[in-house]
Amino acid sequence: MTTAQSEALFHRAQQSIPGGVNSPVRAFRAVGGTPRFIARGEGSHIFDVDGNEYIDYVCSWGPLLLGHRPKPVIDAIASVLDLGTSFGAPTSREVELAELIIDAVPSIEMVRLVNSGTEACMSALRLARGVTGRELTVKFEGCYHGHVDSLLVKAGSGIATLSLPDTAGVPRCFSETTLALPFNDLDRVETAFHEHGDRIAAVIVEPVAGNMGCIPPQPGFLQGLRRISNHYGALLIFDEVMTGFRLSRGGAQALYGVAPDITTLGKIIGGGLPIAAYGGRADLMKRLAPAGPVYQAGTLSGNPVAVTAGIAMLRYLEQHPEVYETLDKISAEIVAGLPADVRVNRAGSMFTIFFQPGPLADYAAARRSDTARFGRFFHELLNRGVYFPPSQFEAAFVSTEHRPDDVVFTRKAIREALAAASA
Ligand code: KE4
Repeated sequence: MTTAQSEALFHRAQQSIPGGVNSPVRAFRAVGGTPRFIARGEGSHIFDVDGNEYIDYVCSWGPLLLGHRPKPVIDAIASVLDLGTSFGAPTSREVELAELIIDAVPSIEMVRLVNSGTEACMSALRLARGVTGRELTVKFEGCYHGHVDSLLVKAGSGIATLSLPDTAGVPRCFSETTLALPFNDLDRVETAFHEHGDRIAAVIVEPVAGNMGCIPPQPGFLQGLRRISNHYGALLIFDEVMTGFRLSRGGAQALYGVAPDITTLGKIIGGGLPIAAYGGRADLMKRLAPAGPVYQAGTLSGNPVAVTAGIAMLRYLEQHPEVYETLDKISAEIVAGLPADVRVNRAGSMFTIFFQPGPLADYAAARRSDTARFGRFFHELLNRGVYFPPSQFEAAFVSTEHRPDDVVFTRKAIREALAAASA
């Protein structure tokens, strides 16, 4: 497999773009080697600039539930290109997408469209603070909600202490508005609320974590967050940027039967174009400008071309509810029967193969994985034409376009790569 073109492009890119990429995980730093520069995608496959073909399990980090270039989305985009690309004024299609989201996610009565998951999470937190008049946030270690200043934190040393910055550039006064707790640990949530309850505006959580690898909630965890938030008058925010419309049309909240106050969405709702959203109870959302005092804005929010892609995506899912059973079967087949020295965590069409025997229910446990062996595994797979996420702490995604021959090919490659990585 030659990677000469990717290597040359990566060298060139590093002269003009920090790290040569527009998002750090793409640089392969966690696994080493040269990131593949992708020329095109088709169905479940991507093709790099050297002509190498891969079965794609990154799927643009989640948006491509229907694979690359799904006909309904591509046709919809093509049909609007001669109408204009952006107006900075309301359009009927934004209303249509809002109504599709509200129809699919029962806890959402009103929704605001934005351009990224980061923006959705940042804005949801500001709304929660504005509505409650409180300043603190509870988040969970290993959960990622975009590069929101106050959420790029690591847990403080004490059992309920305020957090420390986890990146350069975030002032202590920002990180100290956040409590970072272990995922799946309700006792720690109770303690934090016992200490700070009247100052906590919101709890924000990935209802099924995907950003420390895939880690589902343990029984009762989400229900406990709902109970505790209610008791102390804090808002519960489900960050469903990854799980929304992936785990079901109603997201993880529909599967687990827990209704948050605010939900953030992204990825799939844009059909591969930059659309995200946050929504919730109407009484909360009406506190947003221009209806209310909490300001949030965006030049390209509800962009008509991106919204058109999102409408096509959500309409397809509305008309084909069977896709979720199909997706579940595909991902189950791919990871069935792996050896006991690796641990598979799976939730529907997202999964992670952890390089440890497990079980694992939080970030501290996930970090005990053998990341060096994961790196070798990743490259053994890549050299066999299977493109997994380039980090142990990410989730792999399947699409409706991952066909039976992709599954057979991938299962064989995984077994060979596991053996080679163990040598
Ligand atoms: P964006 O700002 O990247 O659109 O969304 C941030 C975000 C928020 N919430 C959740 C649950 C997310 O998974 C994300 C972004 N996910 C990562 C993948 N782990 C995006 C990949 C990247 O950063 O390049």
